[in-house]
Amino acid sequence: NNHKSCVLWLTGLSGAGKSTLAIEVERELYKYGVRSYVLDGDNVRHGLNKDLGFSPDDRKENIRRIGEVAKLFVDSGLVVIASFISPYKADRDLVRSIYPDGDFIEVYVKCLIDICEQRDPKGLYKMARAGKLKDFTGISAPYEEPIEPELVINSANQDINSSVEQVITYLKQHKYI
Ligand code: GGZ
Repeated sequence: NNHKSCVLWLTGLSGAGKSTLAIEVERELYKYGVRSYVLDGDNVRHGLNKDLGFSPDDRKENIRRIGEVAKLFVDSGLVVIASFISPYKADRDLVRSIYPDGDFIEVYVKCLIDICEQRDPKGLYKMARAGKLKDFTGISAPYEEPIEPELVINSANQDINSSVEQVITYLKQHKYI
């Protein structure tokens, strides 16, 4: 289909709703005949990046490799949806810098940590609070908010359909699809 390939880079806390949004945006793009691919912890941290943990250096390398892989997929014509906490601004900016202008779309999936912690689908916040999980983002490791993201999705204040709609509207308005 007639689209401009790009990477939608979803950043935000654990439990903010990045993965759900990624999957639902992929589903919606499919309806438009746009081929996309979701990169997330499940398909990257168990394979390509299984040598990496959650120290600042490991996260930096995690994000760098993902940025490079996503770029290959973008070159192949896909819309890539990358769903990673990517807590460090410098790491996200480094990824942005390897893309031509406009190909990197930073999407801040914004959600108060209290709400992420209430959701706690995997019990990770609980473990982090108990000191059983070190370097946990938002508890014992930082999350640096994006300063000028292309899009902010307030996932706690609206339903998933509205969030998907917000992303699709952005892509239409900027002539990606
Ligand atoms: C943050 C962690 C940690 C620590 C395991 N800190 O909500 P999840 O479970 O399913 O997604 C989180 C995922 C984060 O991996 P990323 O590759 O996105 O992180 S980063 O971009 O910062 O490199 C979480 C789980 O892994 N997880 N330990 N200490 N999240």
